[in-house]
Amino acid sequence: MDLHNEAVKIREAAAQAIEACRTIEDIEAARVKYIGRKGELTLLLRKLGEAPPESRKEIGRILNEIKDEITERLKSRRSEIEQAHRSEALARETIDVTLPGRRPRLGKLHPTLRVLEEIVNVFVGLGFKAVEGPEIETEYNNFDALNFPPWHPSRDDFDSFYVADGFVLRTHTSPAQIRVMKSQDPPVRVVVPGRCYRRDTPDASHLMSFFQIEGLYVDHDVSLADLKGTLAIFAREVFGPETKIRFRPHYFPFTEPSAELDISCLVCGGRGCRLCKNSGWLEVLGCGMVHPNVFKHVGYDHKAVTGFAFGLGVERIAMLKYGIGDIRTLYENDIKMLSHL
Ligand code: 2NL
Repeated sequence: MDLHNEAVKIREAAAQAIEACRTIEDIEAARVKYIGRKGELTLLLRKLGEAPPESRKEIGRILNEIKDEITERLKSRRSEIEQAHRSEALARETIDVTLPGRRPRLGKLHPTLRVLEEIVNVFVGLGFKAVEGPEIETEYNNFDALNFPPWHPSRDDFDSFYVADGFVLRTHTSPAQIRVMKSQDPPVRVVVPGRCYRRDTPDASHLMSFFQIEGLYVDHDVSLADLKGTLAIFAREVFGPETKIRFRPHYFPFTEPSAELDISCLVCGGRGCRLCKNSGWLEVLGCGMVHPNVFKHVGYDHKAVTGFAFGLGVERIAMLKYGIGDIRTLYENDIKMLSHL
């Protein structure tokens, strides 16, 4: 078979093979097969010397034309494939900007913290300063300075967590106020939120850890009227403008006189219902006039200054406000606590 015939066959075969290419790798393989260093057409070109001299020039011209043609076909098929890849990628990566977005799940404050901040802010608005203290306290700051007698039952190992000799996990935030009074002269007007610990067996209204907010106001001539007025504002701000209040006599070692503050029932408004056990009232906090012995312990002149103090359980108030019947629900780590408000 002469070179010319072979070249024409290679030309047809290459044209078909290139047309059949689907990938850039196919194109490269076809290039190697036909016009590569050992390609079919390259080998023919090398044989040109064997052709009769009179037709060598003509055949050479034809072979080179065919090589140019194959090169051109490879090039145009390659750009077809590249273009196809590009359109495919464009179609695949198209973003439908009209699709509705996915809303991120926004967290909310836990009810306990929400109520804590709300209450602290009410007192900050009345001129109280928010301060904090350590959770591990001296037995002295937690009990002695607050006029607890040595035999008081809450000092018992079975009622408080002792962490070392003379140190206890605070059972209330009062010791933080003791620290404030020891560190500065009156006037003192502070509100102290924080975690407290008592050795209780968990039930619907008790946990061994809970949050408390206490407030303390000490100055010349602070009276029971100041206590009543301040707590009346607190009750209206936190429970609503229609809320009625009453004070019931009580006993605390660290205040004298002492009282508990009740608010009119949030559910029935005072007519009587299941929540208020038909009394019409809900107990919200304890309060009183600071006991002179407390002033003596912190080095204040108990004849010159007076003060009022109060303490409330944050979870208890959150339960009342949000109708939560069991304090343990607040600590079950259920996501509903962060999304239902
Ligand atoms: C309650 C009662 C109360 C206080 C806390 C207090 C603090 C100092 C001096 C005097 Cl430094 N009193 N705090 C006073 C009365 C009641 O808490 O049942 N809380 C849940």
